[in-house]
Amino acid sequence: MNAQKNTAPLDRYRTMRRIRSFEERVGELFLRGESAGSMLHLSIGEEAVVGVTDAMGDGDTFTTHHRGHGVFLGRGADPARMMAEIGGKADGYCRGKGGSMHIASHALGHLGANAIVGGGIPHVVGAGLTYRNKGTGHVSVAFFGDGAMQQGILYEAMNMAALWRLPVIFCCLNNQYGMGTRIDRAVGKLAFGERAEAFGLQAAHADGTDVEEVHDTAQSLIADARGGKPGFLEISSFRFYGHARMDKSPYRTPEEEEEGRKRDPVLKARERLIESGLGSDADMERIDTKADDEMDAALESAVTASPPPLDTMFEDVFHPDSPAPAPQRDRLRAILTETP
Ligand SMILES: Cc1ncc(C[n+]2csc(CCOP(=O)(O)OP(=O)(O)O)c2C)c(N)n1
Ligand SMILES: [Mg+2]
Repeated sequence: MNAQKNTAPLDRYRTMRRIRSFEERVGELFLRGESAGSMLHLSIGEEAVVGVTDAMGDGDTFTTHHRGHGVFLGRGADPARMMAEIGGKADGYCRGKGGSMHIASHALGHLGANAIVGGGIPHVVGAGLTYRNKGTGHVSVAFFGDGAMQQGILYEAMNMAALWRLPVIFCCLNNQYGMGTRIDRAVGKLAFGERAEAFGLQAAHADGTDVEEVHDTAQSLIADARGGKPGFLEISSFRFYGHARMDKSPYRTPEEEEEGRKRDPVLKARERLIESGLGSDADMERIDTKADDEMDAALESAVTASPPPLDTMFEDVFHPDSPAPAPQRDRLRAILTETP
């Protein structure tokens, strides 16, 4: 029992450190011109979400917003396959056709990232309804940003979850910004939890610099959700960098960024582990080096991997019973039959 308690914080540190390292390298993939999409959103500063992903169980499902790499890694994603996906390569989770903002894996319970703000929220209500009706005991968690708190779909979903007592958690990753707009310029009332309570949900807040606080809070909410008491969890953090990889945050002062980056969940977890004697400096160095090596390898394998063959362009994109639209299909046929 004790051994389990002692290793879990170290495991969470390891996962957070792997996320940090992944995000740094995927940012490099983008700058090297090797990423398939035109946008890339890094979750650096938001790694304490591992407190939630660690509190979820086998078979539980989730959806993410456009900044969901950390969540997926927290649920056991293979970083090489993620990097390949973001690089548009055939080895990726969606054969390179989803990219960062539409990555999914049913095997790992990832019901899909979604580029539409709030777009992934209703899916967990559908999943939760299935779990309740079939009595599977599973939970589905929607991860989204503070921007989605202003989307109507969230409130339709909250109402249904509360009304039908679904095993669902709404998890708001409040990083203080929606693109270039600071939250206090976008929201009249910042007490998000009170909104959730108004719909009949159980609400909680956790400090996003403290992965153990996030974990304890999430564990209790998820246990209640499994019993038919859906919940809302807000995790406060600071978005360390721009909205997307190319955004240099001209709307923030250097002082604000410097202060904000002091709210570092990875550093805080590291210091705590050392202070409490759960790991030595050397242990931490080993974890850090291993994470960096793993992500260096993921980056290089994504760069050298092959893209999907051109003639599979429409596979996995359109339902087999509804063929690709004629103009695109004919253009592809012309390209494939062209002799150079
Ligand atoms: C419905 C909709 N409106 C606007 C956009 C453009 N957009 C993309 S990300 C974003 C900000 C989202 O902020 P937040 O939800 O806080 O997530 P964060 O980027 O901070 O993680 C906006 C407005 C969109 N993708 N979808
Ligand atoms: Mg935000």
